[in-house]
Amino acid sequence: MNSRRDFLYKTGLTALGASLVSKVQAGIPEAVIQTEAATQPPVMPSSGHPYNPVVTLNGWSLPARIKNGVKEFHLVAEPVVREFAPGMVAHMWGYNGQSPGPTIECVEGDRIRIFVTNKLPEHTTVHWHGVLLPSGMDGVGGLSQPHIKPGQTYVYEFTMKKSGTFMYHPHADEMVQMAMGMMGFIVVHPKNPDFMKVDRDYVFLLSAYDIDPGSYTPRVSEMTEFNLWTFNSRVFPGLDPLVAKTGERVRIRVGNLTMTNHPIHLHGHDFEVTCTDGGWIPKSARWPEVTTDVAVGQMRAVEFTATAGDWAFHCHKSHHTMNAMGHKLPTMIGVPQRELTEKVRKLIPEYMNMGSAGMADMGAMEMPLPDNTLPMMSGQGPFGPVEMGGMFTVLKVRDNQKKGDYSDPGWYDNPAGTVAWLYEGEEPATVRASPAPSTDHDLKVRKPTGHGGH
Ligand SMILES: [Cu+2]
Repeated sequence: MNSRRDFLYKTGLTALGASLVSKVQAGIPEAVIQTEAATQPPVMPSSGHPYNPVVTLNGWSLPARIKNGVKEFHLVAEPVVREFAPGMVAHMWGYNGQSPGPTIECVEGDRIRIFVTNKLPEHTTVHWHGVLLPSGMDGVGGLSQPHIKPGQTYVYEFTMKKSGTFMYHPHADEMVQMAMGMMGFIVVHPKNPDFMKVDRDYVFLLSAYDIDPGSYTPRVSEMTEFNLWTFNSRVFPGLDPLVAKTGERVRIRVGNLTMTNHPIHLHGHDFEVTCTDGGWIPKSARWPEVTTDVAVGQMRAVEFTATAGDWAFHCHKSHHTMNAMGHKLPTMIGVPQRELTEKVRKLIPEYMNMGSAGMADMGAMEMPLPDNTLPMMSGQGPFGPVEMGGMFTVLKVRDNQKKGDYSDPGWYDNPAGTVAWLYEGEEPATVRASPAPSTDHDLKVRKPTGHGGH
């Protein structure tokens, strides 16, 4: 459990003198900044209505302060540096030190006031995707409000009418600002803590970027050809595992702010979609799935009962579980490349031929990479290279994981006799199916002659 005090301590804000804090308390709440890309423990509500907080995968929740019964938050739109995985950082725009921005958590019925300070070089706004609110609070620049100019702070204030899962993002120079990483999650907990109760509640956003190997800033004019497919602006093997105890009820809320759909797939379990950004789905309207497609601008929350093991959890588009290197490689399966490689190496010493027999070798290769990029497929598992990247992580379920413990339990210790094994006996002779009996008959073609029959 992490109290607000612990949180402030962790982020180094106790350095603020008491007098400064009290002065700040009078006006805008202090803007809490997060500098780490690791998953932060849930922020337990220190005051107000009780709720079971969410855990943002490789992210964090923004602490609130309560002033005269209103829950106040301070978002700062600003340039940030985000580590996608060890070995690669991106220069992005985000909120409060990170992209995506912090998760905003509150309770159904809460009056909330969000101060938004713009420290970007251009104007912005914040749209509260899915939240039912007055038209003038909807954050569409030019339509519902003037743009927030650099250096200005705007205040949004509304009442959270219903519980559920929503998102926030700019509605100003949207293509650029979202391509630069500006987005975040909003979770409104039910007023009744027993409604839709789960033991663990994970959230993250799907986002995509185009960052050339060796460069740092996303190409903001890209519309379709993205090369980094992320869970919360993080890619495998930089993503933390999702952790649970055997038998626990787990919810994962996934919001899609990329420009394409993502079929999100979980191994070893079946789940039900229990919530969309439009609200909770009644029990009678749910069906079992192992993959749910999260379309552009949608949120899907899935729920399941955790089964012990290490289970892959990923986007089912296979090029979305790859990192930047190698997206534009020609297919070389079956092509002998040795002579060609020798010739090219005379010109480009670091040239590598890839994939005469497929690309699986890429997972094990230690090849020199350009600065600031990641291997196309990487990560080491207990049995060898995992050969993944991008939108891939592992759900780790353990019998002895403690309630509320989100630390990585290491690799699963499979019970004896439950791991696929190598067959070392004799190979049987190949038996070919006998060919279909040939019948010597004429092929008669009847040409259509009209529509007389119907
Ligand atoms: Cu995908």
